[in-house]
Amino acid sequence: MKNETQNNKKLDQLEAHSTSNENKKLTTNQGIKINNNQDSLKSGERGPTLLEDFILREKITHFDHERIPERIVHARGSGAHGIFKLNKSLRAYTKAKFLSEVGLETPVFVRFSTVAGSKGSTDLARDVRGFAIKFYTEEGNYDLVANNMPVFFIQDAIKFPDLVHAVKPEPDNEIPQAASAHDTFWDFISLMPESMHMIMWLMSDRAIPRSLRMMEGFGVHSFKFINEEGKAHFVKFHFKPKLGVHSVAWDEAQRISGVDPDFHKRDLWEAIENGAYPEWDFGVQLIPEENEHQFDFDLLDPTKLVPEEEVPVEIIGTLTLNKNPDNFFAETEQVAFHPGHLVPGIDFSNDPLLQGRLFSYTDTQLSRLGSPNFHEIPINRSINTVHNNQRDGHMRQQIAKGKVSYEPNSIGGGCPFQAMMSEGGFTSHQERVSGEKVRKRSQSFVDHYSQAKLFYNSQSVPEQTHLQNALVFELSKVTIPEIRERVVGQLNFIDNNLAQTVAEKLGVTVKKLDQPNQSIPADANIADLQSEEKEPKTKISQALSMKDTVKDTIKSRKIGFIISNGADGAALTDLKTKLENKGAKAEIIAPSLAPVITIDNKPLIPKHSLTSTASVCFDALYIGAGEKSAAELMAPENRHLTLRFINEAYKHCKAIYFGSGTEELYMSSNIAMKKHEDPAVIISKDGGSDEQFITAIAGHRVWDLEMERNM
Ligand code: HDE
Repeated sequence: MKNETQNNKKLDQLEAHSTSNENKKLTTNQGIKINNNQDSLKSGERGPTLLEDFILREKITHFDHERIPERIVHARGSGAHGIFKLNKSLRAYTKAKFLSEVGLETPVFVRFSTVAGSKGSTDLARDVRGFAIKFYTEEGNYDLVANNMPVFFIQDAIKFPDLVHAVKPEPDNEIPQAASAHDTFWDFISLMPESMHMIMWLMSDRAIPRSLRMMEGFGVHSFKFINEEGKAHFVKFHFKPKLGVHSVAWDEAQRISGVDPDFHKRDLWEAIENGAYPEWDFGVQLIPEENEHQFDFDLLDPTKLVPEEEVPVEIIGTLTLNKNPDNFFAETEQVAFHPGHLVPGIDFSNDPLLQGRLFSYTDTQLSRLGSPNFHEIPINRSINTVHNNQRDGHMRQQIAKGKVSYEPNSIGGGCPFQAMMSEGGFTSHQERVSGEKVRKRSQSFVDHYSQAKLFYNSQSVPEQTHLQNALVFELSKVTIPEIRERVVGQLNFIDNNLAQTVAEKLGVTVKKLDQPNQSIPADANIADLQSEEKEPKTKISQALSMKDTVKDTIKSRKIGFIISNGADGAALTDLKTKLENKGAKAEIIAPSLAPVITIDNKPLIPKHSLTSTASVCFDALYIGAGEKSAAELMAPENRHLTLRFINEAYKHCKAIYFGSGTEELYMSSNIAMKKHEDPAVIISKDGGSDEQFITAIAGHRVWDLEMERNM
């Protein structure tokens, strides 16, 4: 085990459940050594198989039952182990120990996911990403079941099945997979004004991250911190990636889905294997309970965020992922999260979406994992020992000794005892609650557009353009014109220019909507969902744009070196060393996988051939120096493939570096037509340097030049 994973009590616990087949004999599940695993038991060499072949029966039976139901949402996931280290105590706000003792390291398991697609779908679907964290604290498991977007589609849990049914493949033909671009989703959205803020996020580039390591995480709901004195603060949770928040282009995302549907999974796995451990700052927004009503929205409304300009995010610790799972099924698939897994010092708010989630997560594990004993699956076990009178059920692992399985008891000496608060016993926050029993939405939730405006107005011009294009793409797949029109009508409540731009490309007109359009019976006892025409208090929030994200590191970026025989090996090695010293990875791409012989006669082994990968799998390209190499890349059999690499990378706004002697390649590419300054096209002959290339890679993409690059 690597150093970074030592002193991790959860990994030690898992180790006790791990097995290795090294130097072992093959056995049945009953431990009987197997002599022949090639042939079943037959009556004569060519005769029928015998029922008594218990070895065959056991093997096939087990195989027949190897699958469990995939998650109804968030089916496709990638997991990793890590550590949360507290750098700043929150003792004044919460009695949770893992948030109080500075320097304390808490083991975690994190599972990232897409939402709509099946387990076998693609990573680069336009979608929300799950960001679920299980903190194995000394006081028991705490789960923060978060997303990479800070708001949600709906305000009340009762709408969740409708939302999910609408976005999942349509029930008659099971089309489309892992996509929201279809009639039923947009039909639902067009009738749900409360979704419009989330739709802005979903149509933004946040929905197509470059990497799981380059996305933010948000707890979404307001939760509560409770301190030793019983005082409550509302809290919003944030994870900010140290590498910055970066995305790919939509055209690129679609191509990645074909070239490498496991792009995010592989990226996370490789980064951890290479020791480039993903890291996030963990931060909180704290709001004293008495300030609950100081905002121009309701803190309990999950379609609203708290602008960082109004309540700054305090960074309190670091989340680091430093170990890949040993077994995908045992860990990533069987891990069971639940927003109701709390430790003392953290509590729920009355957010009606959160309240519904508290029921759903245990319930779903029962059908997914098949038993109320899912907490005994190694990945789900608390590192604090479990003692209670719950017994039996399918697949029980623990052997509870003694006669007593009830409380109070005298036979068992009264054990296990209830814990006093001073001993860490959990008590719910004593909030005063009273009210009539009503099926009703609070009037304070009836503002559906102001934060959608805030988000849209906070985007840079390229980000707004991407968002418009995403809407056009999605709505172009909608076959029912009335739905398109209704969505455009909703957009018009956010920004007239946005609505007009989208409408024009869809060939519809912007009509004023009589919203809401929710088929609500006239006598339904709910608040009028007509949203007020309201301007947000905060007009622009820098934190909502990715424009000014971290752009000073190339750590873990993947650079493709396109070369052929005759490449300048010295220049190549020099650049490779510089890049790798800064934490990037350089991989050689050549016409074939045969060794490339450099100008100084040294063999280099390519990792990829021009046909086995594509530019979309790399952050930047270096077209290796050397006239002979360039000439080979321009030979009829390679020319088209080489130029496709260059032109695509250019179109996707990436850094491209032309080594000396590659002028003809440059002139044959689309870049030769550029008529503007472009800091991310570096040409050695014109004095371009390795350092310029490194700066351009760190900048991620020249989104500002996208229009020029695609002219
Ligand atoms: Fe979930 N959600 N959700 N959700 N959710 C599930 O639980 C549900 C919501 C989130 O990697 C399910 O174990 C309801 C918001 C993540 O295993 C299920 C409602 C947020 C994951 C479920 C919501 C999330 C889930 C499916 C509305 C962001 C993946 C499998 C009331 C804060 C966890 C499972 C993992 C998974 C229900 C809304 C995040 C069915 C009813 C809001 C990251 O229980």
